[in-house]
Amino acid sequence: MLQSVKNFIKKNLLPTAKLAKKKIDKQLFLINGSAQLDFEFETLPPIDKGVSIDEIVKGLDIPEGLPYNLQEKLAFFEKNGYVVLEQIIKHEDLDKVWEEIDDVFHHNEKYEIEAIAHRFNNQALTPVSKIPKEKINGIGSRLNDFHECSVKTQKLSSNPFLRVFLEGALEKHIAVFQSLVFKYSSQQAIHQDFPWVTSPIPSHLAAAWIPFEDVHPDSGPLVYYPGSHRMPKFDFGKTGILYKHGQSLLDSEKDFTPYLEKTLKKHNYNGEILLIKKGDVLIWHGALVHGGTPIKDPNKTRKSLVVHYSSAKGLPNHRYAPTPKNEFDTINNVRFYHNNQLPHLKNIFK
Ligand SMILES: O=C(O)CCC(=O)C(=O)O
Ligand SMILES: [Fe+2]
Repeated sequence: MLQSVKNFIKKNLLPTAKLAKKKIDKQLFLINGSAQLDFEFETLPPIDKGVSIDEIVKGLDIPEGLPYNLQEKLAFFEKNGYVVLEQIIKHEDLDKVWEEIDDVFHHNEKYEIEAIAHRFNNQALTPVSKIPKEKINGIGSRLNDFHECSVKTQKLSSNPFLRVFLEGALEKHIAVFQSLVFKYSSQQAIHQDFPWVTSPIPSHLAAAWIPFEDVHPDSGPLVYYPGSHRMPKFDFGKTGILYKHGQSLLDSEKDFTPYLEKTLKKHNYNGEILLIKKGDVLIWHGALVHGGTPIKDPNKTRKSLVVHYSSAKGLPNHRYAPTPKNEFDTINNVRFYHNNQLPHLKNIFK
């Protein structure tokens, strides 16, 4: 009798259970039994697919003098969706880049570099020469894709100690998607980047937050929610987990932010405030919830560069107006696509 029950289970139930498990793994990507991602499983970076970290690291070119334990940092990132790489950038490299940025802010009349300034030109990208001085230098302004103008910024954002980590987090051969320079906190509501920063492989996305100065607690530091890269994603309606202007049925401010707040609470994800030092870099997963906290002291700057990366496979061309052959420069093994729309701004700072 017992044997026949066992046979019945083996013949009829086990195959179904195996099938069901396989299906869930592929569609929901359960890892450690609880976490859930809903990018297409096949497209996930190896680390998010559950490939072992030793295996991932084996395939990478480790730069000499790497000042941190790559395996440990990748394991932390896999679990928490962020990591801080301490003192990987020389202060003088940061100072040289900020010198260029400072010239743009203070002599904006000389430059065609594009920026968004608070309550100016309907928040549209505008050449800095056309933005009033107090607006471009004020809270709420940001320079877009400054790296395209500045070789030093390309070198900074392809720093080998940063590059090797990003390759472990995405895959070997990475490409810069876009960059933003902030002088003050963005004070941006909490969000995830992947619905907006989209490439043909949306799961291939990570960002580096690179401060030019020690972060002061009153400057409106970044807030991020460890582990939130695995929480259930928001459905924008019609366009799924990605936001498409004019097509998505639901709205970022009205629907997405409240959804994140509610879901973070429900799953007990608590925010941490980023108080890192000049020379450190924070890396976040494309699905980690983060935002800019309110500025407590308006005299406190929070000078930083945010760079979004994809893999070379995930981002096969510049996101704006691809060039006919999708030309790119490779700097420190990182791909920088040529911009067909603003070619006159390429490397104006050598
Ligand atoms: O630095 C900040 O305040 C937020 C930046 C950010 O969220 C982003 O660039 O994706
Ligand atoms: Fe963001």
